[in-house]
Amino acid sequence: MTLVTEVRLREVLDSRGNSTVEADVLTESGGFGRAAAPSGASTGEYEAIERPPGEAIAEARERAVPRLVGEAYAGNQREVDAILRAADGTDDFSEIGANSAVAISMAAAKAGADVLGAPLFQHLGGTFRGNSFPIPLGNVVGGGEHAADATDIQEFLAAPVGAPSVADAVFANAAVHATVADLLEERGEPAGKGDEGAWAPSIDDGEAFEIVDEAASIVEDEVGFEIGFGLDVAAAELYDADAERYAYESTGVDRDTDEQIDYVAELVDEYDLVYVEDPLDENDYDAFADLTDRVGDRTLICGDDLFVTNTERLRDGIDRGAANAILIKPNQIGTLSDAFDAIELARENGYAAVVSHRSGETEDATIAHLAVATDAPFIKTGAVGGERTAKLNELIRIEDDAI
Ligand code: 2PG
Ligand code: MG
Repeated sequence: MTLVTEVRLREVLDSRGNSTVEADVLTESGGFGRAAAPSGASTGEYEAIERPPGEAIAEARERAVPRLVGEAYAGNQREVDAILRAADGTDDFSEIGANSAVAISMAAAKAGADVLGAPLFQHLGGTFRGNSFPIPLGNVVGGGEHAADATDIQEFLAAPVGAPSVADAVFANAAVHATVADLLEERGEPAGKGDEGAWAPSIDDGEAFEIVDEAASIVEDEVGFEIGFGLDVAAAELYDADAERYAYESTGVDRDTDEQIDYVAELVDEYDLVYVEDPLDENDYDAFADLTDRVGDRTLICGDDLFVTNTERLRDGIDRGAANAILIKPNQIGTLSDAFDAIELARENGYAAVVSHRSGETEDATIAHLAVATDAPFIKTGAVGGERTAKLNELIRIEDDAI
């Protein structure tokens, strides 16, 4: 019933106004799935390769589509993804592009779910999930590669850890986002928005900490549950490998690796950070391990650019005690099966697996289902903006059993 009869590929718009790959997968019994590839700006050095969408589509049409049509079953995700890998023939999807691969992989999963008449999260394995839900990390202030002339730290994240429901958490993040705008206005700091909808004022990190901390406490008092605070430092973007220093342009401060570890460890305690992503360079497992040793008992140290959803890199990290969490982005590795393998390996080793969007997104909501299916403790998918609310509202619908 889920035999693939057609795979259509096209270019569609993403949230940055760039083109990206969208795939439709059709099956024998009328099943249909559609998915689009997201795209990063602060991409990790070891991510699978995103090719220009036109080229990725041409290569996938030539190499992968003929191997799928009439051959693969959309309900058999491992088979679809193995065919994508074999059709590409490289480790990093540099032939058909990880953008074509991930769009087809996710579209096949949706077609498989469609034939079953099941919500995607159930098809992906979420049948036995309990009452827990992924807590959305809401990007409320940001800079780095996502906005010019803003904070050095890429993302200041609201983390409504005490929320009684996903809907409460989603609305709390939106309220923190709105409160940040009020506080910025009071301080006479005008701000546009960065790529993920976070405010991107031209302030330094110290001021951003004060504002987000205050906004989270104001909203915490209003809603009556705990709202924590997290960061994506995206430190690989700050690190100058020749100088071996982390350069913070907005303050003119730079730090060597030991100073960077001290700085982040102090931030963890000062702001009770519940989540810290990429606090150190993507090649520095040892420094990650030092920091995890110091603060890993009270916060999540999450590898994004460090692990790039790759089981080999994760295995190295586990061996060296580099972190206690991994960020899962299916397009960093190319297929849903590979993303599941990374989640599984993380689980077996006591690492939290946090599911994430990219800075360039579409209305595709696959990651909301992936986070629910895998019982992720957190999902990072912004606070406001259509391509972000597509995922947040889908989480609300899943909780409401309205899918
Ligand atoms: C990150 C992501 C998403 P990008 O660094 O975690 O927030 O950004 O997609 O630009 O890599
Ligand atoms: Mg990151």
